[in-house]
Amino acid sequence: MKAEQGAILIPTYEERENIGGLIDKIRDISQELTIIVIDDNSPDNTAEVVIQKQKVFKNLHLISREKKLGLGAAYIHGMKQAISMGFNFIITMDSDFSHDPEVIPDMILALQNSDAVVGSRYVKGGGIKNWPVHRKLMSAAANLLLRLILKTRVKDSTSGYRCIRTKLLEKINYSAIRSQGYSFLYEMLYKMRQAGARITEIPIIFIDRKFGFTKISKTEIYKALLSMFRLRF
Ligand SMILES: Nc1nc2c(ncn2[C@@H]2O[C@H](COP(=O)(O)OP(=O)(O)OP(=O)(O)O)[C@@H](O)[C@H]2O)c(=O)[nH]1
Ligand SMILES: [Mg+2]
Repeated sequence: MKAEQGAILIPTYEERENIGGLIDKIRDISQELTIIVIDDNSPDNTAEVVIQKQKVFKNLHLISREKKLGLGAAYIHGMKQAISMGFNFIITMDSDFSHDPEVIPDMILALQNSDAVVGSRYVKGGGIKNWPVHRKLMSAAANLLLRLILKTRVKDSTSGYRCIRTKLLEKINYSAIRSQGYSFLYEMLYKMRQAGARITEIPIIFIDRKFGFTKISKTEIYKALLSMFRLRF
């Protein structure tokens, strides 16, 4: 039987210090998986690093967008591309080493019995390294609220580290999602549940970024709260 083909989608905005090393690390783990970087014309010229890596590695694609258009829109762009290229599944991950590529083989394994796999900080064996207490509390509280209100039956609804079958993507109207950042992530999950998807969580240790800065603004957190109620009521 032909092995399933997957693409890793990595959105970047000003990640010059991270993206090259991340591509190297992913390639140490797998030469087969295609990598699609979605860059929003980063002023630090992140794209240039990817172009240099394309000379070394095959199956590495770069989508360049004209300006910062948000994390959700970047994912939508990458998903459309992966579907049009005929991949069986996608993996989404942050470009700042918060999502350890070592987990990728476990994710693909878990996908054998599911439609989507979520890398979760809140299941046994999962956790967060180097976050200040207030951020841990915010994230835990947000996820508790999301579970109660959206009934996604997932402990980590805001984790961006996921593996999803493209068949499932085609079933949900993902490209209609207008919210960005954290809200995009749980709106996807909500839609997947509504479509009857089998979703598995596997533990991840989320590591705070060492280089670069946060791209998701504080207002995103309040917007995210509002869109949770919009979805539910
Ligand atoms: N293409 C694109 N990528 C984005 C955009 N906003 C965020 N990203 C990327 O999305 C991923 C997650 O953003 P982060 O800034 O790391 O968000 P975060 O993990 O909540 O914040 P930190 O803990 O500070 O890292 C990173 O790879 C970013 O480079 C955007 O508007 N466009
Ligand atoms: Mg980050």
